[in-house]
Amino acid sequence: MARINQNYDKLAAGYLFPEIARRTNAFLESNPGAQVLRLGIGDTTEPIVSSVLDGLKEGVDALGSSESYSGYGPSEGISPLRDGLAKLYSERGLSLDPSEFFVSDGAKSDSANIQGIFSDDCVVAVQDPAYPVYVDSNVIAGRTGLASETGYDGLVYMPCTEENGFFPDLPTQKVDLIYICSPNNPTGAVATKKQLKKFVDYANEHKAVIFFDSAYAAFITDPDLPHSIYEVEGAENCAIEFNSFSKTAGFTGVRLAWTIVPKACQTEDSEAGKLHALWTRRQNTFFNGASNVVQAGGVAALSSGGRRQTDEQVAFYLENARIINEGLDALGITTYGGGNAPYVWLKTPGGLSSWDFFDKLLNQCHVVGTPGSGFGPAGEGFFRLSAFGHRENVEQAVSSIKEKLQL
Ligand code: PL4
Repeated sequence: MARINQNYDKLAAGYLFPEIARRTNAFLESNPGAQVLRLGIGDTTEPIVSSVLDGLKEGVDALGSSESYSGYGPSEGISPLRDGLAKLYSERGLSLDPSEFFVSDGAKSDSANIQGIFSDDCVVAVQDPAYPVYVDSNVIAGRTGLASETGYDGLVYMPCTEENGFFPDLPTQKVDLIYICSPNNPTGAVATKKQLKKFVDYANEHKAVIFFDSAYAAFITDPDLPHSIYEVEGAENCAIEFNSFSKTAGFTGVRLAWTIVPKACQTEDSEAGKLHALWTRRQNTFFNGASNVVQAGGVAALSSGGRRQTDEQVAFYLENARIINEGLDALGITTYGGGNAPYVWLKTPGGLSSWDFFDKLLNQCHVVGTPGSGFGPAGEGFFRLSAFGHRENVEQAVSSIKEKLQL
């Protein structure tokens, strides 16, 4: 008799982003003709830059001749791409072997799947608020109890608040798996080396493993802030890192990312190399590699021309964030993030709940954002605006908020 994975029934509500789409569509149905300005989902809008587009085209053309045709590739990714990624990190003084880079179709799937190579009874700690994938993947895997107002039973929440600058204190109890995202989604805060060092030391001392999501590292402009957790001494022994081409190369629909599992990284019951071997085995079994066409685009994105053009695009989105921040500041709304991240995190005016502010912003200004409570209990009373819009849409949204939001 087949039975379902009952852990799915523990999931608190619909996944955040489809819920936003559902409410937006309901608004449009009752307000036909209204133009909605979308600063909700962190999805790129600018066209792919020419050098990357050329790489993608070369990838397509290679399939058209028997000399250059390729079928299934290695599930870990093609060598030129893994080599290019290792070189990217070497520019920051990091010595990682290309074989420690696992190319994939997304940081979302990797950050959801990584928990599968760890024991079911690991205690999980997450920043609160956090990208929902970290929590939901562990709920589905059965590492939590039921959800309540304060979150899932059995999960260790590390609150990120105004008081601690949106970077958490160390957990007071022993935890085994720790999710850290920097630059942070949703708060836009970037962890300093000193802040990360505390977690790296904790993980090495307690034989815990850190999952470091650096999907927005390219948005860091402050030269003192780390782009990778491996810039912190000892991190290669305890940290796995995710990154993505989604937000730098405009690949949210194209799909390409990478995960670093250093051979030195280990758990209390395994020797160095075992986690690397397990992730290799996991990917070999479940994944047939990222598209060869897309990987050709990734190689082009890492070329000097590709990086120059994608850096310009990142700067464009950061300017959007600055425009959003400036507009909200003028209204006296407290904002965070935006300087080194594509997200502006604002405190809801008048102490409104995150979803009440969502409705107010949609109804009064026709602007869609993301309610902070959707990222965890500590996100309540906050709201996220994405800077990934076309400039005219961002400007229109800011003007609409300035003119129509009734504070
Ligand atoms: C909406 C911290 C966005 N449907 O594109 P990927 O899979 O390489 O990367 C996804 C990802 C990974 N890590 C972090 C992220 O913030 C994201 C993308 N987040 C957002 O608005 O928060 C897109 C979300 C998408 C989803 O469910 O991921």
